[in-house]
Parts: sequence; structure tokens; C-alpha cells
Amino acid sequence: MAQHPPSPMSLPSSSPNYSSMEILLNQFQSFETIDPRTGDVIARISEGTKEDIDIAVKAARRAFDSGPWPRLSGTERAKIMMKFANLIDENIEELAALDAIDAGKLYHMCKALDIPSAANTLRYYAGAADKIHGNVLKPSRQFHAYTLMEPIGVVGHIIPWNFPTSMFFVKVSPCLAAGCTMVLKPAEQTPLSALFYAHLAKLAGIPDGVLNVVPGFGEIAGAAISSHMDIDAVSFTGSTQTGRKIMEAAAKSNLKQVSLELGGKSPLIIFDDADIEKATELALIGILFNKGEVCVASSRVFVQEGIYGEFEKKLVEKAKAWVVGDNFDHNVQQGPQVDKKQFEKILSYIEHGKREGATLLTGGKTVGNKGYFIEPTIFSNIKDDMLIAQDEIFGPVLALKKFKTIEEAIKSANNTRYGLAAGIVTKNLDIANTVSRSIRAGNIWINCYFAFEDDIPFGGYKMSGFGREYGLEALHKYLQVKSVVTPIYNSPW
Ligand code: TXE
Repeated sequence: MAQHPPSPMSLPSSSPNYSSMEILLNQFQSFETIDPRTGDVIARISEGTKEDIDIAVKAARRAFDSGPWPRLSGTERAKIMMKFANLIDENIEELAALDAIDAGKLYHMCKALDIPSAANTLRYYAGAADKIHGNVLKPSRQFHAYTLMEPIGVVGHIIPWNFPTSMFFVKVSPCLAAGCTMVLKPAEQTPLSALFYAHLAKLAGIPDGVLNVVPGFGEIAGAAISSHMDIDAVSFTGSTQTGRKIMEAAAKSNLKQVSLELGGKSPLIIFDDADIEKATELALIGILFNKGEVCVASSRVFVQEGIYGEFEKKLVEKAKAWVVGDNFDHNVQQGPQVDKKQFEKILSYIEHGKREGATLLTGGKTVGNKGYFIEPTIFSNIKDDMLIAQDEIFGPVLALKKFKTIEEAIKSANNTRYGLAAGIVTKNLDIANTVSRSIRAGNIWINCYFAFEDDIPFGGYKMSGFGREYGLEALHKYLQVKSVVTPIYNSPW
């Protein structure tokens, strides 16, 4: 291992309260968080119950109804958010280590990308905090009317484990800028960095009660958020199955506003005129980045028949050379899957693919004798209705298919219940324009993939959910419009 992660949860040995804290921790329910490289326990985390969520919601409600946060000017909120962002930058190494050890993510990638980008997301929305305003309207009758943009209130955030830091800040940053207060539940697999962020928020000067982090399980703490009567909106990222439960709970409780960013089975369509070298790179990164645990992973790749043979050969060569191993090692390109459950789910899809009659071109096996490592895996001879072409596997497993015509490619690409993203590789502008307008998905990348920026809205069509993250669209999830109308007598106009 090139770098050793710090041991974040250990108390300094000089701490005079060590034994009493240990006793206190033992009094509460707790759960283990696991290092997926080895299956070993990293730390025990207090488990949030329904009652804990209720306490957090009460704190958030108090902070919203009578605390300073929603009443500060946008400039004042922005100043604190900027400080929060600077504190993230000052702690990059520890934060990168927390996400790497908890989620099996590449340490160097967290350090170069996940953590600094999250700080910038905070800065982007800090910049928007003083630009939130309504409009003056000109109704046809003799009224003066205007709109106010008011914070929606107390928000519940439920986030997944694949990007513990990015997911935290994609939810929290616009919500803070809007002047809301919130309760956030990190995924049970990856609670560590969220707890550190709560600590940094306090150091930055975010007032008590504004940002409450409660670790715990989905069925208990998560369900308590989605069914709570005093939460005004819930913002969720995770599986389509859980998204459905959250909507049901919202409908059965107080009809809180719901936004969902769910799964995907995104197509990457490569046409005959593509540069094969670049196209194979895109296809490989599209499925192997973050070990395939990415909602927009290009898990279905369609290649036009003229270049198919050469493309397949090059892609397989590259997949075989891809380095799987300890995610703290700088030379490694792919770490372990997040946990045993996800590891077993991926392996069972690989077995299913073989049984369905797809051709296994490379991979398919586990790596090493401990931890949750899986080889980059490519199947060809895919039919659109195969399970491995329909279900979100969320691992390093690619389904490769040859096509003849543009119509055939569009039909196959749209043959999915999901609609999160799609990639198109071609030099032909007409093809790029036609395909991008024909694919039912929220994000289209032409000659690129994973092109995320803070000001580019992101979200799904179909069963990939609704509502948008990033951009000013995300800010609007946390605001509501109030129309104010007054009659004007004897107007000269
Ligand atoms: O997801 P869940 P899981 C997909 C991916 C993966 C599959 C299962 O295909 O293999 O989902 O992963 C909380 N009420 N994605 O089981 O259950 C849970 O505690 C309220 C795609 O981990 O959706 C966690 O915080 N909350 C996805 C969060 O929901 C509940 C990222 C996500 O967990 C809950 C993750 C309930 N009843 C998985 N049950 C993406 N879109 O990026 C669970 N949770």
C-alpha cells in the first residue's frame, strides 16, 4: 500500500474522557462501517433511530422558525459557506482518506477530484445566495403583483454511498444558499466523511440546528425522514426501488415535496467515423470509473458495424491492462466494490449474463482472496431484452452491442426504463444533433462522458427520477414562490 490512511475515529490517548466516552458509546445502538479492501471494521458509528430523526427535525424546525440562518442576508450566508469551503480545502487529505477507506474509492481521485470539487460546489451556491429574488409582474387587470422566493423550510436529504462527499454537497450547498435548515442521513456504508463535514460546518459558523447529520439505516432513519410530518421537502439519491418507497411515504404523510435522482442504464453510442482510440478510452472510463458504481455509468455500449471488430479488440486489450487493487496505491485504477452485498449482486449478474447467452469477452472473476474486488468485465452479443442489458448492475460490467443504422441505435438506446444519461461519439454534427434529441435522457454528452460542472443541471427522465441537481435549477428545489397582489386605484397606465 503506497499510503496509509489516518485512523480518523480514534481518540487521542491523552484524552481524559476516554473511558467515560467509551461507556457512553456502548449505551447507544451502533453499527459497523467496513473497509471493503479487507472486510475489516473501521469504526462503530452511533445508529440514528426514529427518535433521533425527530430530535434533529425539531432542532432544524427551531433553527428555521426562529434562528438566524433564513433571516441572514444572502451575502452573510455566502460568507459562512465560503469559510466552510475553505475548511474543506484545508482538510483534503483526511477527507479523501475517509471516503477512500469507507467506500473503496481511489484515494488519489478523491484528493484530486471529489473533495476539491465539493468545496467548489459550495462556492458556486455561495455565489448564488445573494441573487435569489422574485419578479415584479404586470397583470392585465389593475393590480400591482410581485413574487417572493422563500426558503421551503426543513429539508430531509437521503444520500447514497458511491460519492459520499459529492452527494453531501450537491444536496447541502443549494439548500444552505436558499436559507433552509436540514437533516441529512448518509448511507450506512459510508457515514465517516459526513460526520467530519458536520464538524467543519460548525467550525465555519453555520448556526446550531441548520445542518443536522444523523447516520443510520434506510429502513429506520431514512424512512423516518420520508414519513416525517414536519419535513417540508425530501431530496433523495439512490435506487429506483427506494425512491418509490420515499414517494409513497411522502404521499402518506404530509405530501412533502419530493425530488429523486435514481438509477440508470446509460447508453454510449459510437459511430463509424469515431476515432477508435478515443472512443475505447471513453467506453472504458464510462464503465470503470469508480468501479462502475456510478448512476450514469455507460453500461451499454453500441458500436456501428464498420469499426466494431477493431473497437472490440482494442477495448478488451485495455480492459485486461486495467489495474485492480488497493485503492490507496497511486498505480491502481480500480478499488474494491463498496460492500459484500454490492459485490455479490455484481457477481450474480455476471453469472446471469453467461446463462442468458451473452459472450464473456474478458473478466468475470473476483480479484485477490480478501475484500470485494472484481475484474473489469465485458459481454458481447447482447440482446436488448437480456437482464444484463436492462438492470442497473452498478459494477464494472459492460454490455457491448453492434448496430447498423442510426435508427437501430436510437431504438436500442431508448429500450430501457431508465433515462439518466447518454453518450454519442461522432464527428458528424447532423448525427449528433439527431441522436441527442431522440434519446429520452436528462444528460447527453457528445464526444465526452462524465462532463459534470456546477452550473450544468443534472437529473433523470423516466424511472431515473425527477428534479435537477446542480445549476440554478437545484436552488429552486429549496425555494417556493409566493405571489403578492394589491389593487392599484386610478393608475395612469
Ligand atoms: O440503495 P438504496 P442500495 C442503486 C444501485 C445499487 C442499488 C442498491 O443499482 O446496486 O441501488 O443500493 C437509504 N427509506 N443505487 O441498497 O437502498 C439508504 O440508507 C428511506 C444507485 O444501497 O437506494 C441510503 O442512504 N431511505 C444510486 C440511500 O437510501 C432509505 C446510488 C440509498 O440506498 C430506505 C446508490 C427507505 N425505505 C445505489 N431504504 C445512484 N442513483 O447513484 C434505504 N434508504
